[in-house]
Amino acid sequence: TNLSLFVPDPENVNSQYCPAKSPILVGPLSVSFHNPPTLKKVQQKNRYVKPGGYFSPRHCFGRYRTAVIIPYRNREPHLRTLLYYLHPFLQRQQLHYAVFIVHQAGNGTFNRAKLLNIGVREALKLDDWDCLVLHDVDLVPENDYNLYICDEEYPKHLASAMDKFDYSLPYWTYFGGVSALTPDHYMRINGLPNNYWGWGGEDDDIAMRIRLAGMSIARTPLSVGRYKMISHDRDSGNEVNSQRYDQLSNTRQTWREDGMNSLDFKLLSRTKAALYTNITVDIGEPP
Ligand code: UDH
Ligand code: NGS
Repeated sequence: TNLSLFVPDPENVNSQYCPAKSPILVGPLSVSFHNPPTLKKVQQKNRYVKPGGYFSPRHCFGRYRTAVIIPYRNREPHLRTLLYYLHPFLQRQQLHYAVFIVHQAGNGTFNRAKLLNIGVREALKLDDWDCLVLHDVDLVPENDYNLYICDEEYPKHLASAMDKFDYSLPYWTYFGGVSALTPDHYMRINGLPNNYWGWGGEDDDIAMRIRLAGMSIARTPLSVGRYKMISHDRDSGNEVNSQRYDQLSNTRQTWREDGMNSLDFKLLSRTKAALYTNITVDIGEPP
């Protein structure tokens, strides 16, 4: 959207853009994971969220259009907890947004990056998003100054300070957890790799793609990019990917052929739940 050409209608407050900085942010948040709320409770607390998990501010025109995309399987209590905190968080940021769950069907090996590629492809069919936020289900933001909008220039790492890393970065190129790319950034790196099956390395591959495409990583300051992780055991079906180091050493050769331009999957269903759009897919098995 080109704001310099925007003509407001003085008669209609709904036609005026929301302020560049939302006046209703609260800053540091306290989050607790003791009793995961029911979906019904989350719904009751978020009555302006529309089916499919869509929201637009009511009294102004949202400046930014953000799709939150969550790779998902078998983490019901985490999902409820995340939605409980995330919906109010995004509404206070006065975003036009929607939440997409990309659900891997079956018990095969999990593939986080491929699910995210699918989420991006499907989300872009539904709206003209300015920003794609790639979001693990078990990370809850602890400060709403951490805006879920994109940096125009570079892909942005939002989860810069996670509690499990003592609120600092584990290493400089870390790009895991939560990140924000414009559709343009996403296509410039040919999306994410489709061939990292199981745990680990895919986030480092993304960081490398960003580099190889001539970009850098932008990052939320550590004081604001704070997240609490809902602790959990390793999931069955997401065992450590023993090929990840080999794969990473080949990214330079593979990234242009493996990604959005080679994405292949079966869409099993796309449904609007009360608090999110559910995209269930068959992504196949590792070769
Ligand atoms: N995910 C699922 N279901 C799965 C596996 C992964 O939904 O079965 C998604 C979910 O969004 C999750 C993300 O993929 O947040 C990343 O996977 P992860 O949470 O397993 O990765 P993480 O590095 O944990 O957080 C790895 C296991 C650590 C075990 C430590 C035991 N104390
Ligand atoms: C690196 C992994 C990343 C992972 C990060 C943090 O070693 O995928 O640790 O892991 N890279 C490789 O394995 C090549 S964590 O502490 O969250 O389990 O995100």
